[in-house]
Amino acid sequence: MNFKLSEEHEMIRKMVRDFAVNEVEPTAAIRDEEERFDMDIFKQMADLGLTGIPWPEQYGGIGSDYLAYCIAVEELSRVCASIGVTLSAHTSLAGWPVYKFGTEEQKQTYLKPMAEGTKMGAYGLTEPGSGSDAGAMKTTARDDGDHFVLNGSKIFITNGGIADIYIVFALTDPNDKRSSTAFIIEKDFEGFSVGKKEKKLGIRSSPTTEIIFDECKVPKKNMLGEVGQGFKIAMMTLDGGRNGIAAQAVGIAQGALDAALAYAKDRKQFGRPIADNQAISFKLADMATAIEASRLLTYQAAWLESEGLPYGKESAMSKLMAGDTAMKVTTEAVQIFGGYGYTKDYPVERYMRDAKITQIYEGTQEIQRLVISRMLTN
Ligand code: COS
Repeated sequence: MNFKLSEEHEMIRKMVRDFAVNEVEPTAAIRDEEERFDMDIFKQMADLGLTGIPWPEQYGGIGSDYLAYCIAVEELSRVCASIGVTLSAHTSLAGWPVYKFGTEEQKQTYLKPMAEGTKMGAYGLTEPGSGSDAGAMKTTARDDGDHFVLNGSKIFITNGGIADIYIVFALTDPNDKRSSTAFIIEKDFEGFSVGKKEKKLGIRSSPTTEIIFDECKVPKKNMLGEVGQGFKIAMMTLDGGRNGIAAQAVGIAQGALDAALAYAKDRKQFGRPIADNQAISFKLADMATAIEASRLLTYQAAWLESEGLPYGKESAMSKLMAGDTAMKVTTEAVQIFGGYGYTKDYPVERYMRDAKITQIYEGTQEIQRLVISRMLTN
């Protein structure tokens, strides 16, 4: 066993950290306040190769692995969880299914521009009546000669409205949930539109929208995988996606700890830094320990995937652990800052708001427990 990161991983961490601190952090608070996504940041990420970290060079990527990708999501989320999830949804949820299930033509047409960052990707599974019960989807895809015609809507779409390519799931037989099929949708397809943009507690500079299919014409060559394979593609995609969210949660928690640590060493009460009080220093110790455990689980799941080994259970575990850690650590960080932590003069209230979603999206913590327990008992 070797816990030391490779030179390549260290190099990617340093590059992303420099970029995050210099280009992302300075505007993180104002973008959060204004609920504004900045496409220039995504373009800069593309220039650095971050939009295609795990994909081979022939598909526009940099030919690295899932661990390097998780490190990038972690470092971005350490300063701005919104930019972290932009990359996570783009890579794990949109790029991955095309890489795994796409034809060569689909990879060239869709994965390559996504990897190069000239196009952004998104994923649509959730519907108003189908959240944790992902199999209860109602969106339909009617066979119409050389096209499918999609009708329905998907909600809570990360990168909604800013993405060019959407991986979505629909039933080819409305009465048979086993007919769920995956499709690659371009934003300009007839009958596709972007609906309501959500106003959210956290990750406010990452747009979350509804997407609507109204007699949306999708060429047959845009079906991803086989008819009826959609649910499995959706579930397998989430297996890796969850690890991206774990990386985001680790980054949020680390950002909050860094801020709390600096503050606790600087802030004096009763004539000494508050970090000299055991009540504070033990909090810091617990925060650092939980983050380290979460990071190890996250890196392990990413390593397993990179090695081609099973990783679904470990990925669910990493999100469960890291999501709870992010919530706990950010709440403690606000506590350490006291009244100042409750204001927007410091970043910890943003970290706390951003952390909450990591316990909800890409499967709630309750769904992670369901996935893990089924794998233990089956
Ligand atoms: N990989 C491959 N196949 C999988 C799979 C996975 N991770 N998970 C399930 N499947 C397969 C099963 O093997 C089963 O196949 P067969 O019918 O051939 O036996 C099929 O899919 C149905 O599986 P299952 O019976 O477990 O489905 P359930 O309806 O019980 O749902 C959960 C399973 C709850 C795990 C699923 O609905 C889920 O993950 N829900 C959360 C959705 C989510 O994360 N949403 C967030 C969206 S992104 S913001």
